[in-house]
Amino acid sequence: MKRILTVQDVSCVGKCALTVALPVISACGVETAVLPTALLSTHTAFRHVASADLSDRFEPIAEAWQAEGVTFDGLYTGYLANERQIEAVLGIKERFLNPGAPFFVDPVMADDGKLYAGFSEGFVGAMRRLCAEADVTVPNISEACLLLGVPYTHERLSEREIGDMLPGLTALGCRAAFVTGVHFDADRIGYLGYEAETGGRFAYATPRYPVSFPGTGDVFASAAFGAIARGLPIGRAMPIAARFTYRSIGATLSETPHNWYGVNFETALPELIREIEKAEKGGPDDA
Ligand code: PXL
Repeated sequence: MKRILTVQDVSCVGKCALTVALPVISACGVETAVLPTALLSTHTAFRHVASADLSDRFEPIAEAWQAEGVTFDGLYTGYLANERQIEAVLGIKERFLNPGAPFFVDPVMADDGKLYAGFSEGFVGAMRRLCAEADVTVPNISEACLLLGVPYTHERLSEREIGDMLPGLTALGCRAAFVTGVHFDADRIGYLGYEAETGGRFAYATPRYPVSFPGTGDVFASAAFGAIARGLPIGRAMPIAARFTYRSIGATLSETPHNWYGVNFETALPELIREIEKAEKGGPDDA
């Protein structure tokens, strides 16, 4: 069985980061090792948050792994707490990631044009360096603007405008970039992607619910990485992850009253696995 490492926070309540990545990637049939970046009582959309930064634990953990001869068949980073952690992740990649294994970076740092609390321009610069090493990066529109150093104007950039940004993102150094949260029209939301080596373009959308929930970026990224770690090419993995996210939101809304703090991805896991297995057998995409 493949063993991957994911580096993100533990938000004890609230369904995001590791409490999404662990169950989703494990359900994909991939052993999921974790390096927690911070421990929070809930994610930051709650009003009362008790948090502890775990940066100081990185090096002792890495040294113990090194002594044990641990290696990983994939690396996926999400919410990192500070620049120091970004630099540490670059070292962890060098020390523990098996040659040729996928490195997937979700540059979690902003939404609606605003950097998350506690992040600075220095953090953005460090995130650029992390993305430069990635095989795949999946910024939302706010994060794509920050990575490119262009002003954020609004969320509803056209397909043409986002398509024009993609080669700039891969020019940072990553092999492929997918911008998420793209409004294709009033009723559809999805992603646009670009692979530098082949010049291949990707576009995919699902119907859009008129609500947004915290953690959906993590649901998408975790499923995409789970499918990639299983060996699917990005062109097959990404649409499966988009449908998983869409179904997770649908499952949340079909419950009354429904959560405001996260999506019911648990209900959508069986269909995710069915789709991955079907793709592995060479079946057509369900789009
Ligand atoms: O979903 C990204 C994320 C991860 N971790 C924490 C967050 C967020 C988004 O707000 O607050 C702690």
